[in-house]
Amino acid sequence: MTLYDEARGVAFDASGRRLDQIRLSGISATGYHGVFEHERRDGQTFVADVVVHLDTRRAAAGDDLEHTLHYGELAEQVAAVLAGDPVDLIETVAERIAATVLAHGIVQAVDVAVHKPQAPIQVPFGDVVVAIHRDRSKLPAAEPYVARAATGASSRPVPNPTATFPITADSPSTGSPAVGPVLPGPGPLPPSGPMTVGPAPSGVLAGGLAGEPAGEPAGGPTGGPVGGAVGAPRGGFGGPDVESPATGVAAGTEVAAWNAPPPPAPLGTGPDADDDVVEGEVLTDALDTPPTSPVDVVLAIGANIGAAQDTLRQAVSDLAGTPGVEVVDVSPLARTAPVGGPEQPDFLNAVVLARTTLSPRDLLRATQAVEQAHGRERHEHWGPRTLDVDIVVYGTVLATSDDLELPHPRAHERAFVLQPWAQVDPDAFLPGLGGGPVAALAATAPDRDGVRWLALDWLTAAVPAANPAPPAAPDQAEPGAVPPAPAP
Ligand code: PH2
Ligand code: MG
Ligand code: MG
Repeated sequence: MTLYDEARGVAFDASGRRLDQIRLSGISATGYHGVFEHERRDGQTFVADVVVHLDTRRAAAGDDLEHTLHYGELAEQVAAVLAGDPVDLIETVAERIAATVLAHGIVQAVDVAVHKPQAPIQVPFGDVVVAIHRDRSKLPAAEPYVARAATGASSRPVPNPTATFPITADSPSTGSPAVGPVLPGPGPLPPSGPMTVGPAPSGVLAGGLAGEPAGEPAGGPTGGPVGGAVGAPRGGFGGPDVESPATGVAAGTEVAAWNAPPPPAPLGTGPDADDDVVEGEVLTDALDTPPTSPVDVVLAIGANIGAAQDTLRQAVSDLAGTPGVEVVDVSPLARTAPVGGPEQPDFLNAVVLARTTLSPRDLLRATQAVEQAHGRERHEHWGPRTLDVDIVVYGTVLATSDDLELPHPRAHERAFVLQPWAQVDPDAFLPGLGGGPVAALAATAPDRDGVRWLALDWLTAAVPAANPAPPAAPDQAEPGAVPPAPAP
């Protein structure tokens, strides 16, 4: 969660550090928004001001545009929303701009003001403005703008039809309330032009590039110090996981402070809190650094194809058998309605508490190996799978890189993870943006009603198949099947 001091228009990251800003004001375009027919017909001038809250240190340190937001592209995207699909309300226009800006993974929060200086108001007036602030915990109630394919499909010209940028395929179910106008689906996007913006939406941005000074002890309740390294870019990733928040587009690498972040500074003390950049610090790839002492991790496992319960049991024992991974506890098994993706069978989900001496990336490889061992093929985004093993948290590490995001960017809003987790660790706390007490998050997660039951003894007893197989011959029927129990 970012903190926001509204009076001063200043936002703070999850570690209480004041965020930097890119401000763009007076972006204007002719748009066709409004409730009156003449507004839709004739159009008028709309003006937007945007303040982007982000951490610009990494871009500055490397003098590298890759690690910030290109203000020229930003301006074009904002203008494209102003000139884009007509809606009734400037509230909707503002929301759409906010969603569009937050679709860049590097952005932590955004302020948007939309002005309509020629609004049909029948008394003398200077301007009318809708101003909003959105971040990753108060998500925009609209989808990001997606440029139509350059087929002339758009009813109005957009300033730069090649200024496309990715939208997550999963965005309809990422938890942003679907109260906003539903923009046309992305459809076939035109090939990326030079103005195409790289980073795709990614949930959580780390608590700052610079971490604690190297060697300073970590104070996290769940994670030990991990070599004292701090985040840095990592080059040469393989293809992104189909489930990664990026949809085939490399997201920017943002790696957070390794160690437990300091508690958020109270508002008002924040402005100086970002002066803690360690001079001359060596940037190394923290995600590849093994911890100096074992780190508590939480893994989520799920399956909805085949003998899901057997697969999950096997996955637990595979994880337990992985060198450098010690399984500490396993949650009850939940039967859950699928969230997102195509129509598919219910899942069985559970959470594994473990302790590891592996680096985050080695742990990721280990989880992928377990998936592979169960014939996991990566086809469809959020589609059915024989086995999914996700790293939910690695100690208190906050990190965003092309191949791994910590905590898992959607964990805070997934009851199929949060409920089993809260069962096995009632006091668990999810760090990072959108985080909080797991039990509380579980109680309010949008898919909470989809958690159908929890089986306590699933490692030893059979539970009814989440995905009932065709009727088996009597001698093959699963013994000891238990009836569904209500979710607590
Ligand atoms: N995993 C997904 C997408 N949707 N829904 C449920 N209920 N359980 C899952 O594990 C799950 C899902 C992508 O990994
Ligand atoms: Mg996964
Ligand atoms: Mg998953």
